[in-house]
Amino acid sequence: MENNISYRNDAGFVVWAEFNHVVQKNIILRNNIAFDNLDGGILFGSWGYPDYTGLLINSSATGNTLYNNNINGNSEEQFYIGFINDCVIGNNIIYGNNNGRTVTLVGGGQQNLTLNYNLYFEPNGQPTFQNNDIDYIGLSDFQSSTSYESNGLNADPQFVSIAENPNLHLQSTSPAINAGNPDYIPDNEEFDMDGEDRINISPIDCGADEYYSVTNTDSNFYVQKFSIFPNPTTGLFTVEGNGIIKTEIYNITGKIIKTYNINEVPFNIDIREQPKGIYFVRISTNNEFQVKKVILQ
Ligand SMILES: [Ca+2]
Ligand SMILES: [Ca+2]
Repeated sequence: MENNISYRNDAGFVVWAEFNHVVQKNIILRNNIAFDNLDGGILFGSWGYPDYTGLLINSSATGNTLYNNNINGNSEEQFYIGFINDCVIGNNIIYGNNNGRTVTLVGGGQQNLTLNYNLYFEPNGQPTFQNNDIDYIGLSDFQSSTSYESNGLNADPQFVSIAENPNLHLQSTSPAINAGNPDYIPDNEEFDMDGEDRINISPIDCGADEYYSVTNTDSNFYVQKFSIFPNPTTGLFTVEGNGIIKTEIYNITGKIIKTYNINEVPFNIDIREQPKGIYFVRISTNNEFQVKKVILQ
């Protein structure tokens, strides 16, 4: 799961091993944004392996930005870490709101967890942690009492705006810039929240935004700026929006089947010759992109 935005839902992102005795593996959760959700921003693992739930193994949560989740206080924390083996949680920004804890590590749940290089912030006080049912107030208390977060940070990540409809890009002075794990190597197909290369200046930045001085950080990235109609389609459809310079059509396996370098809008796309099914339309402007799903029937 990557490059998603979850807001005003229950939980932001849930990577969960639901069924007792069942092991889930190889899940990657990266470069996502969760804000203003009612429940926690990320729930990762499960709560009662083996008898009540399953186990999550060989999985990771990296480069995600969490801001102001658990707004109803339904959850006990912003980030829930349950029963997991051989997992990596790093390079994330976890910005709370003092509703409950910042992070909970469920007692006895983690084996071989790498929890490091995350940036924590609570606007009215220190981040709080629970590990093995012991509470820690402040990152330094957590660092000195556990094996986790030796390179973690407690600092305001300096988002561009935290007003209503926040802009969760980093400002140029953000301590999240170059604060991630220096050994992190992005996949070829991995991008930050703007579709930019995941590493600008090494190391990687914490959170879903890699900072670039030339990015238009005014962009209200999660607003749906482009429309496609009709959808579902019989093969002819229209793309509309401002500032479009490129539109690419991908099939379900991720292969590009058509590219349009067209800047007059609206314009028409024709995939009538393609087999019926699901397609993805990636619409780019100079500084951002959105991907939309189209059903060809
Ligand atoms: Ca960087
Ligand atoms: Ca960026």
